[in-house]
Amino acid sequence: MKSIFSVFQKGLQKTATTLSRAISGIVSGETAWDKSTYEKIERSLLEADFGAAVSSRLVADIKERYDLGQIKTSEDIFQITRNDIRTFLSKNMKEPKRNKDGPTVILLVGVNGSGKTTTAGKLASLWKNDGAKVMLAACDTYRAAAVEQLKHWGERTECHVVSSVSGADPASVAFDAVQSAVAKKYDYLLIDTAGRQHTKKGLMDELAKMTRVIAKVMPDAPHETWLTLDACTGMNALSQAREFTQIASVTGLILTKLDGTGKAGMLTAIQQELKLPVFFIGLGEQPGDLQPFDPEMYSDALFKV
Ligand SMILES: Nc1nc2c(ncn2[C@@H]2O[C@H](COP(=O)(O)OP(=O)(O)O)[C@@H](O)[C@H]2O)c(=O)[nH]1
Ligand SMILES: [Mg+2]
Repeated sequence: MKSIFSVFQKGLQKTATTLSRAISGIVSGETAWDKSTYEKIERSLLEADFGAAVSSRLVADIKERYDLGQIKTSEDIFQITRNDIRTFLSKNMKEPKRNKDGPTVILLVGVNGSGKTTTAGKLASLWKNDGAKVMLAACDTYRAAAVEQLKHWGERTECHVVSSVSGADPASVAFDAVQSAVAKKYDYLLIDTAGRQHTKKGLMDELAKMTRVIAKVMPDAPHETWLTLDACTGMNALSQAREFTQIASVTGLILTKLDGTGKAGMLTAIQQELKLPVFFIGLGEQPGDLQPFDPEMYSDALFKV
């Protein structure tokens, strides 16, 4: 069986290779490090989308240790960066909420194409493999293809999918699903939603209605509202995240498609900005490529020595 670390390594390979080439290139050409060395290191970190605040803090740490005579190679830089990032990300870690008295209801929100449906399917697969009873609800009722896509994941993972006809009210599908998940004693209910509406207000109203209707069946649900963000959109993901945190009460993030980008540092930048926990990350197309986020594996995979 593949180790989980190898999934992180493979998924983050693009960014790891870019960083490793850039930073060893900079350091190997220098006899002594000076202002321009640090500027170049900072630029490489910015290019991997670690963001201005994190990048400048990392470089300050590197400079301080160089001045103290503690470091002199690119491996040393990697070691420092890896530890700093791990420490920083670990501070914002949290366990997803679990409902002890019935199904844990999770609402997945995010723009079209950010990976909601795929993530719902992969989470179902992950939890099903752990022995949990998982139900899926197809509440992106605007596109028939979206319902079909979720049904396909349902077949693949052998999880029940609650759906209705195309064009049905998403809140009524959610209502039926919560009732059924409670009655049939499911462990998890994952609710897939639509990413786009004619207006931001339309989406806001729809999500608010869905939440209201869900709470009629289970007053403390949804227990979690997770925002999926496509890592390949780089820093645009940050502005999307800001918009969504205004629309819905987002309790955590899922960063998808980290395998498709050389800018996987964006995870760190987003966490620095939003202070929301990253619960899962998407590192590829296979079900096993969605993994619980682990700061140590993430930083080890990005800065391997
Ligand atoms: N490589 C890769 N592709 C992904 C990942 N997550 C989602 N995708 C792909 O992104 C596309 C859009 O995903 P989808 O779940 O339909 O997005 P939705 O519109 O938010 O429901 C699909 O082709 C997925 O296979 C990931 O972690 N890695
Ligand atoms: Mg979808």
